[in-house]
Amino acid sequence: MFDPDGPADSSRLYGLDHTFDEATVVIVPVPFDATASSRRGTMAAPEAIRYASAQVDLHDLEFGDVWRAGIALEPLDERVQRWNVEAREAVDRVRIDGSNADRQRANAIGDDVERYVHDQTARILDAGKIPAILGGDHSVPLGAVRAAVARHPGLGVLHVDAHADMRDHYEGFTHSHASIFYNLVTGDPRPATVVQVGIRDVGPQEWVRVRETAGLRAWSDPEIGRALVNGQTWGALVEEILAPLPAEVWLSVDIDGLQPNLCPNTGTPVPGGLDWTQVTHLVRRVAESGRRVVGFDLVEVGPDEWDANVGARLLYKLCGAAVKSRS
Ligand SMILES: [Mn+2]
Repeated sequence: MFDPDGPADSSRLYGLDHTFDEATVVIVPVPFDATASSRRGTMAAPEAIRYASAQVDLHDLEFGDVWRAGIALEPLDERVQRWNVEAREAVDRVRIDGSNADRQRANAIGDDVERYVHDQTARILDAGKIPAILGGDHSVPLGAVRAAVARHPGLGVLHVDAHADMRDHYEGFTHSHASIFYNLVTGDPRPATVVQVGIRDVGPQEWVRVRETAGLRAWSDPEIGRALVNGQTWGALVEEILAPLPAEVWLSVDIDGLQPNLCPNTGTPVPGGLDWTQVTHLVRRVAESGRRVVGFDLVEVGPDEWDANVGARLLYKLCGAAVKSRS
């Protein structure tokens, strides 16, 4: 019999053995990191997080016995693993010789990943459950948010990240990790509202686009830092940050939105960012504010032991917030 206080079986996420039907939260691992521009490796995050999750004690002091709601980790899909190998090769060849055929190949695989993630998310939502996409790089959740918006028109997105991810393409790759929010806010269906938090590394054109995009509010790291330095509390700031978000919300968390000591081996680490107390308070307030968490993603977690440890704990908090938002 499962003992929540006993040692966990590291072959299962948090040692749990919930089936799809028993779970409230269904996590889809997407080991894809081909478009990472700085450092690859986040494809290994789902496995590393599953292994590290054995260390997470199951009574969360903010969200309680989250595990009781049921958390299921879907199996790794061989198609995604194959797409990642092929896309990595295509991207590498583009970087060497600018090959157009390889760029088209990489973009076509990006379409495949989007369709796969979309269909997985749709299946979970249509079963009345909470989908969670576990990357991989930040190109991965595009199809998930689109599937959620299609079913929940007016959906808002709360996006934690060091980067705005608002480039129209990056290195010629339409599905780049640096383009996901551009693709989201210019595509169809698109979220009504996007609130970004922790932004601190943007291109000149990209920042213009961020400020000119209707329905998008970016809280940069310097803006947050200035408010805190001038005596505003994080608690008050979070209420301001959440204010524009509608009743239904998707949480998109790029781990590099946190301070790099919490994600030293993420694809693109940047100094600054949210600390642990800040991010958990933010996530908890979404759930406590009466909003409903339709689904969420966690991306860009590095494959190393500490990165995976933090990732597993943040994933449990996100499950907790999503479950709480339903009760
Ligand atoms: Mn990102």
